[in-house]
Amino acid sequence: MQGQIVKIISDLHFVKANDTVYECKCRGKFRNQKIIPLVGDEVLFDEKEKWITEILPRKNELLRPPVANIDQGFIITSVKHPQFSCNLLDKLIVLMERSKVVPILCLTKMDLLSPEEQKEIRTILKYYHHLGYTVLENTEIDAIKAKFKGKTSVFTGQTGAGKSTLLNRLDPNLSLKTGEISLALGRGRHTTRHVELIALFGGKVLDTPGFSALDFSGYSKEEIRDAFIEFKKYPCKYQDCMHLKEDHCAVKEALQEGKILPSRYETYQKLIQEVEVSK
Ligand SMILES: Nc1nc2c(ncn2[C@@H]2O[C@H](COP(=O)(O)OP(=O)(O)OP(=O)(O)O)[C@@H](O)[C@H]2O)c(=O)[nH]1
Ligand SMILES: [Mg+2]
Ligand SMILES: [Zn+2]
Repeated sequence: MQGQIVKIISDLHFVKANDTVYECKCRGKFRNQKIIPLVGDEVLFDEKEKWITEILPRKNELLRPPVANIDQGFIITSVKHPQFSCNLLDKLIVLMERSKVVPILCLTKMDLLSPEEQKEIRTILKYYHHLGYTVLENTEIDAIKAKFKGKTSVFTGQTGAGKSTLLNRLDPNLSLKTGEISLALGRGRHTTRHVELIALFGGKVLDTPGFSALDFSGYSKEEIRDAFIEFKKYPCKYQDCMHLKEDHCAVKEALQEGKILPSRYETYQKLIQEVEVSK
């Protein structure tokens, strides 16, 4: 039988097929082959023995959060509690771009800011909008719902950013557990503990736990560079320019001229350093 993994809790894999969920275990053979089943995986399984026998080829995968076969990723970005961070936003975009997952930027907690602060954040986000990314706020319920149809979406972002809250707002029947942010951060705890795939508005969505650290050590420098999509707009003298120490670099010129958001370039430099240190 073929089905899709909708949740994994330790060695129990919840596989959904024809609206029934089967609690399956995995054969040792995957472990030996170093293939770890992910939520979102299409699998073949033996419904009597409750064994997963095969993981079908993946369209793509993300490692943080660990999910497979994803079309788009809602980057749930809180503007306060936890604090807004361009650096974190850029890192999440890099993760998505590398895995060919379409990023959708979604701001939360704008209600906690003064009108001036709101304006400041919206101005920053205009830059991302001009790059071609969809930018939404968690109050734009209809626009968010419209994005779901026919797509598998993952919700990702810091603990306490409001991922589960937004999903509950989209469909109150979900009743996902949400957390008090001060408590969550104080105890270093995540309210959502497991990745879970849910059918919603003609599509599928994955709620995921927040994270405390992101790891880019497995990336090549070129992968990081190519994830900053605006760099491609500026033709450099050297075709394989890394836009760091090279002379006559069109990207660095664009930065000087204010055409590239400085915080984007700073994140880029930091990520390259991270990768170099890990090599
Ligand atoms: N003021 C305000 N509070 C919000 C908003 N969205 C979420 N919250 C609050 O933020 C807290 C954390 O929300 P959650 O939905 O649990 O956050 P999460 O991203 O799912 O967190 P994890 O599951 O731990 O990764 C809750 O107390 C929510 O009520 C918002 O737009 N405005
Ligand atoms: Mg949650
Ligand atoms: Zn360059």
